[in-house]
Amino acid sequence: MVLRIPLRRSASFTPDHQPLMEMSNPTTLKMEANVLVLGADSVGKSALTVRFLTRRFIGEYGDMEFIYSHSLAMEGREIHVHIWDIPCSQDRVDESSAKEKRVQWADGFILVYSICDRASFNVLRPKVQVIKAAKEALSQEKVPIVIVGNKRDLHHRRVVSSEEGRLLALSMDCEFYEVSAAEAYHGALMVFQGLAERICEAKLALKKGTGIRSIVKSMSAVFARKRTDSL
Ligand SMILES: Nc1nc2c(ncn2[C@@H]2O[C@H](COP(=O)(O)OP(=O)(O)OP(=O)(O)O)[C@@H](O)[C@H]2O)c(=O)[nH]1
Ligand SMILES: [Mg+2]
Repeated sequence: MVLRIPLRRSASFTPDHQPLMEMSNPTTLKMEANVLVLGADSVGKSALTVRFLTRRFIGEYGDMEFIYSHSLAMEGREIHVHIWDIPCSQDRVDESSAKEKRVQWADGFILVYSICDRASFNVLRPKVQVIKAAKEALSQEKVPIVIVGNKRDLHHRRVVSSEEGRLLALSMDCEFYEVSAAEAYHGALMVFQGLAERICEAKLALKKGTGIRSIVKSMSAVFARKRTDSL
């Protein structure tokens, strides 16, 4: 398989890589967004990712692990999206520390199931619970998660209704899309672009919160000092 896009294998990747934000000029805000794509075997994780990156559907994707990097320009922002596409077979055998590292690396998650495979749908609720427990324990912010029902083109083989997908997402406070990586680019774009946007909002909210918290902290320190001076 040859993909003529800037791809890199995860071999050279350091999971300790820290997300950062920087202002290159007053009008463009540069941000990083790390996205982890998870889901059961053969649900179309790679197909969805490659569709977003290349606009193409190439049919077979193998079972390699990839980190892809891609830039998005949106509303005065330049978002560098790093996408970690992990085959289910590897996710299953990895040690829990490796899984934990991946979850901590990610700023947002895409959880894919196939509308033709009920078991792939059933595994998502516990996955969301694990992610939320790991991420929201460290931060007050809601972790951006998108649930994606793929293979919408196979409607004659459908076993999970759109309503079930929507209800799961609603009950877990996630976004929801139903798409066909095989048939269209637009769905993949909506999934990745929407998630990148939400990651940026979450990071900016966190930054703002931290800013306000540090002002409150320094003001409290000043008042505490004044109180001790006057004793
Ligand atoms: N009909 C149809 N087939 C799809 C769609 N998306 C993926 N496929 C097919 O489903 C199979 C699995 O797709 P992959 O993208 O390799 O699935 P994956 O989730 O990455 O699988 P692993 O990496 O092994 O966990 C391939 O044969 C794809 O061509 C879709 O939207 N519609
Ligand atoms: Mg794959």
